[in-house]
Amino acid sequence: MPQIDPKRLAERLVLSPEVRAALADGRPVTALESNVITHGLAYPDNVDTALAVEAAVRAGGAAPATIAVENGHLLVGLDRNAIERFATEPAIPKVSTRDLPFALARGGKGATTVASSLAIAELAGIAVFASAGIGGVHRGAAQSWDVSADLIQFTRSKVAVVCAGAKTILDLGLTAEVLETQGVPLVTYGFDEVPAFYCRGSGVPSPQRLDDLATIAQAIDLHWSLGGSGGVLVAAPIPEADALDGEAIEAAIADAVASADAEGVGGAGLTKRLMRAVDAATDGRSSRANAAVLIHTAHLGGKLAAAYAALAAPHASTRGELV
Ligand code: PSU
Ligand code: MN
Repeated sequence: MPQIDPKRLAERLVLSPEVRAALADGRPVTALESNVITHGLAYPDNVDTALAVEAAVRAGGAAPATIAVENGHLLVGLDRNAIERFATEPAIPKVSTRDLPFALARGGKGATTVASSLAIAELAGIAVFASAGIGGVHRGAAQSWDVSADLIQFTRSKVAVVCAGAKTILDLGLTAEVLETQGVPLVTYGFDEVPAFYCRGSGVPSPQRLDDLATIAQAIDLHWSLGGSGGVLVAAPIPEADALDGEAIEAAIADAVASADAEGVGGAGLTKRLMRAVDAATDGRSSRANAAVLIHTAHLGGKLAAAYAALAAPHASTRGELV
């Protein structure tokens, strides 16, 4: 195995001043993905939402670190101009973990998914990440084998992931099964079911419910102290006022899945295709719910990072030697 040269990696990592100062002082930081800006929401909602998400992280008590790739660098923390650049430039490629080395070597921009953002957050020494809807097992995966690399990355990166469950377009029961098989610790915050992104409940019972963030932070730290690999998933539902009704949206999702299947759309573009189709079928209601749940989850992500940093000697204090 080649040795990792910390200097060479440090040259690639570009931390925003806010993130650098917070990490240096041991203050809480919450990492965020950028693919939702480039592929998840349309302009100008993507800019407004990305800025509102960062504000929500700050209101929760942490520094936001939106992650992206640009010109051979791993950006950790985007300023307003950078968010605008990513939100407006057309055809920025989606970069999951398999794509990361090529995106860096090639140069140019790349929008990181949950999976690749986690890998980069870990390198930077960030313990908490937030995104509304994680990837998961696609409907029809028994034939397509389409399982998001997000799920595999949870077994690799020691970063806690705050979310509102997996995207509703996925097979949420199978997603829970894969998480169980992979031994990914999953806790729901104040809710008895695994949440369903822009809907409240999935009908899948939560394997573990806790109602206070201090205990969740302690459990995350214990997972790592005990030598546990990978992350911990912390899932909380979208607020009731913003939630879509599961039954009402089911027909739109089923139609979207059927038409993508009929046209042979699969692979990395499938998630975006399904999300856009559901949005068109709901007159934009699903995008508005997506934005609302992103902001809600980011606020919780900020609060969890603060609760984690408040632990006596969090495991993450030994991280980040590279930067
Ligand atoms: N499309 C969206 N919103 C998103 C994503 C795609 O409308 O957030 C991204 C997220 O970054 C997530 C990824 O990590 O999709 C999962 O894609 P896949 O199923 O191809 O792994
Ligand atoms: Mn896939």
